[in-house]
Amino acid sequence: MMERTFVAIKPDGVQRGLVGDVISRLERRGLKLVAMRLMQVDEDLAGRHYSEHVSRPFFPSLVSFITSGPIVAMIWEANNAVALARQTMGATNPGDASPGTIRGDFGVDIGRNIVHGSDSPESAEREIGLFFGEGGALDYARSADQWIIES
Ligand code: D4T
Repeated sequence: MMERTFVAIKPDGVQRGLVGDVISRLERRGLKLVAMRLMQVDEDLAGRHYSEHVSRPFFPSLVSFITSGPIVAMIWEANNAVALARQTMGATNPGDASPGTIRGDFGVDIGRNIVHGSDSPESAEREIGLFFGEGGALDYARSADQWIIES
C-alpha cells in the first residue's frame, strides 16, 4: 500500500556532510521524495516530536542534540515506506546496526545516530503534521516508477 514516512537527517548528519549520502540511499532504494526542508528545530517542536520519551533519562540530551543545529526534514513515499526507510537506516543504536545501513556505516553512539525515521504509519502522519503541517507534500509523477513498482 502506498505510504508516506517522515525522515529527518539530524544535526550530526548535516554537520558531517552526510545529507547527500542519506538522500542518495533512499532515492536509490526507490522511495520517492515528496517534501524536503532544511530547518532549525526549537525546544517546543523537539518536545512535541519526542513527547513519548519525556520521562526517559536521555530526554534532555535528546532535545539539546536535536536543537543543536539544522536538520533536514523530509517526506518519502513508497509501498511500505515506513519499514523500508527504517531498514535502510538500520537499528536505532549504530552499534547494533548492520553494515550497509546508514547507521551501520556511519554511526557509533545511539545519541548520534544520524537519522530519524517514523516507526509506524500513525507516527508518520503525526510527525508529518508537526514538521510540515497540511499539504506539505508534492504530488507528482515519476517516470522511473514503471521500473521500480510492479503494476
Ligand atoms: P529515532 O526516533 O531517532 O528514529 O529513533 P528510533 O525511533 O529508532 O528510536 P527511539 O524512538 O527509541 O529513540 C529516539 C531517539 O532517542 C535516542 N536515544 C534512544 C538515546 O539517546 N538513548 C537511548 O537510550 C535511546 C533508547 C536515539 C533515538
